[in-house]
Amino acid sequence: MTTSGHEISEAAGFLSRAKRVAVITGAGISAESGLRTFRGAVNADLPADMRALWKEFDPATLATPEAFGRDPAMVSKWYDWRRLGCLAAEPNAGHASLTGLQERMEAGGGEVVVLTQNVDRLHQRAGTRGVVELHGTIMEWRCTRTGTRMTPPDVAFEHYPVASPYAEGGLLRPDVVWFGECLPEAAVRAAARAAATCDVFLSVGTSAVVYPAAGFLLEAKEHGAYTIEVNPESTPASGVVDASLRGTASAVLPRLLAAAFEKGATL
Ligand code: BV8
Repeated sequence: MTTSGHEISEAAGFLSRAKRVAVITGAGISAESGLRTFRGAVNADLPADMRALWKEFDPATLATPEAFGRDPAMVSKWYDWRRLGCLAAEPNAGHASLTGLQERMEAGGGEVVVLTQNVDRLHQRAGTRGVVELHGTIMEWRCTRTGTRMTPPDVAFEHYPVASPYAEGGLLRPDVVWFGECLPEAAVRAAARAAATCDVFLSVGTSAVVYPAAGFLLEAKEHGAYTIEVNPESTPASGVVDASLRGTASAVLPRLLAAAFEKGATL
């Protein structure tokens, strides 16, 4: 059941009066760009070999340093396959809406900070600036020995695992945060500042189960922010937020922002 006009209108009112907005996004905002979410059903429109590859893999076990240590070839292949999927994907109306919100608010002296758990860089390709990548990015890889980062060419690596050119015996790994690894300090600081200072906190397309990322909404609420969730399903955050807007990012965000722009001279 998609969210009603009344729910959108109330949330839009708070958004139109906001000076500082923080947004956290998850895999759901990239779902309509054809990228698989972590905990949803396998996307039927994925090519068969990709469907098969993903179906047999469980991200929670694969996205770990242990999995990479046990079978670096398989984990590297899985990430390189996802990287190529991200390169082939295009940002969707959900990503574009957040870029539009940031442009409109900055023009009025306001601020929009997008915190993302996604590693696909679609927010950046949609023109959003200052994106905080809480879980790193698949679009860069780094040497396991020296930490040197590189951006692979837009084609698949030739061999897995990928030998590092920076250190004898080193490997290249995706520059993402695996389960059990700490988030980048600068990203955590930026996210904590955004949560502590925002008037409105938007949670879009995330199952709100991965920490510490899922905690920033709670921090924003504690600081008195008006909190909004956009998701076709309910999540652990649904009972916490002020407005739980049921629907996809590409359907709800344009409606929400149009209503806010209509209401707010400042926006
Ligand atoms: C850490 C990168 C310190 C790699 C990922 C409490 C505090 C601290 C840590 C923990 C804690 N409790 C547990 C932990 C450990 C763990 C954790 O949170 N586990 C969970 C599963 C219980 N956290 C960590 O390990 C973190 N590290 O805390 O370091 C530490 C160190 C050692 C020991 C303890 C602590 C690191 C977490 C980062 C892991 N890396 N990804 C990669 O991409 O492969 S997480 C992975 O899950 C992705 O980043 C993903 O973004 C993230 C969250 O998933 P979602 O984005 O929400 O995606 P999901 O599929 O789940 O949901 C999609 C949603 O979209 C759904 O709700 C769906 O309804 C909705 N949707 C679908 N279509 C649409 C839509 N919405 C809108 N529009 C649509 N069209």
